[in-house]
Amino acid sequence: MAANAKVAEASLKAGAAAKGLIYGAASQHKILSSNAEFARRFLEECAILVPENELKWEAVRPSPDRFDFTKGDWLAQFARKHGLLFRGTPLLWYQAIPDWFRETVNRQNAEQFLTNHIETVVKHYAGQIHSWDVVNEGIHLPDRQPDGLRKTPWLKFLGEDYIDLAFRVAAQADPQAILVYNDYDIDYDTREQEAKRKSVLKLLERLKAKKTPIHAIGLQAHLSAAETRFNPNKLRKFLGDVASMGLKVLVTEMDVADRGLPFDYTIRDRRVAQVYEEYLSVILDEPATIAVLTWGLSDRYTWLSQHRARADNAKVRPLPLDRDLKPKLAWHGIASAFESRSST
Ligand code: 9MR
Repeated sequence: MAANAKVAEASLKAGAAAKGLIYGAASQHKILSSNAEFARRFLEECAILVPENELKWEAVRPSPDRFDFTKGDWLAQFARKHGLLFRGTPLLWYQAIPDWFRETVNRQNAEQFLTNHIETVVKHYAGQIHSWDVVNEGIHLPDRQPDGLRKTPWLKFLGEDYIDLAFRVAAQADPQAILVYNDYDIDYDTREQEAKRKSVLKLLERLKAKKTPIHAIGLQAHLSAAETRFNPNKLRKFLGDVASMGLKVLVTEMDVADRGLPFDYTIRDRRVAQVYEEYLSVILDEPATIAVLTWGLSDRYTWLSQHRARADNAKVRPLPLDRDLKPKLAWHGIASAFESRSST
C-alpha cells in the first residue's frame, strides 16, 4: 500500500507502470525543441510521446509527390534518445488535409493515394511505433450515411472498404504496431453518444468479421467538466463489448475542458480532477485497457485555449500540470485512478 502510494507520487508514468499501463502525452516539435524545462518535465512524467500534429497529411505531404518527415523524425529521435515509446496519429483523418488534396485525389486514383500514403509513412517509422491511429473519427451520425460513417473523400471514392484497406496496408508496412480505430464523443450518456457508441461497435464487428487487422479502440476522451451526464455502467458495458471482440483499449487524447465552470480556479481544479479520476476509474476497470494519453501535459500548451476558451477569458486549466509545470489536482486525480486499478 505505502509502496504503491510512493510510486504514484513519483510520476504519472511510474504510477501507470506499477499497474501495467503506459502513461504519456501529446506534444509538438516546436514546444519540445524550444522549451528545455518543459522537455525535462515531459520526460519525468511520460513514457510515450504522441506527435500532436507532425504526422498529419498537412505536415508530411507538402505536395502530392513529396513527403517531409523532418519534424516527425525530430520527435521520433527525441523519443528514442530518451527511452520513450512513440505513437503515430493519424493515417486517415478528414481534417488537416493539404490544399492540393481536393483538386488532386479522385475516384480513379484514391486507392493509389491511400495505399501509397500509408505504406510510405508507416514504413518510414516501422519498428519505432507503439501504436498507429489508422482511421481517426470515421463515424459521424449527422452525415446520415449508411452505418453512420463519416462523409470523407475516402468514403466517397472507395466506399466503406477504405477502412479495411487502410488497416491491411498499415499491418503489412509495420507488423509490430498496434493498429487503432480512434474516435471522440463516445463517453457520455447522451442520446447522440449512445448512438455513436452503437455505430462504433457495429463498425468494429464488421471489421472483425472481415478479419481486418485491427487491434484496439482509441477513445479520445475530450471531456467537459461542466457535463454531468456520465454513466459508468454504460461506458463499462461498451468497453466490455469492445474487449470481448479481442480488442485492446487506449485513452488517446484526454483532456477536461473547464469552460462553463466558475472563475475561481480552486473550484475548477477540483471538478476537473474529479472528472479525470471518475472517468479513468471506469476505463481502468477494464482489463483490456493498456494506455492513458493526455492531449498535452501542461495548461501552457493546449488546443483548448483557442477551441474551448472561457467566456470570462480566464486561462483554461484542462491538463495535469499548470502553466508553471507544477502538478495540479488533475495530476493527483489521474495518479489516484492508476493507484486504484486492481493489479492484473
Ligand atoms: O491539437 C491539435 C491542434 O493543434 C491542431 O491544430 C488540430 C488540427 O490539426 O488538431 C488538434 O488535435 C486533434 C487531433 O488530431 C484529433 N482529435 C481532435 C484533436 C483536437 O482537435
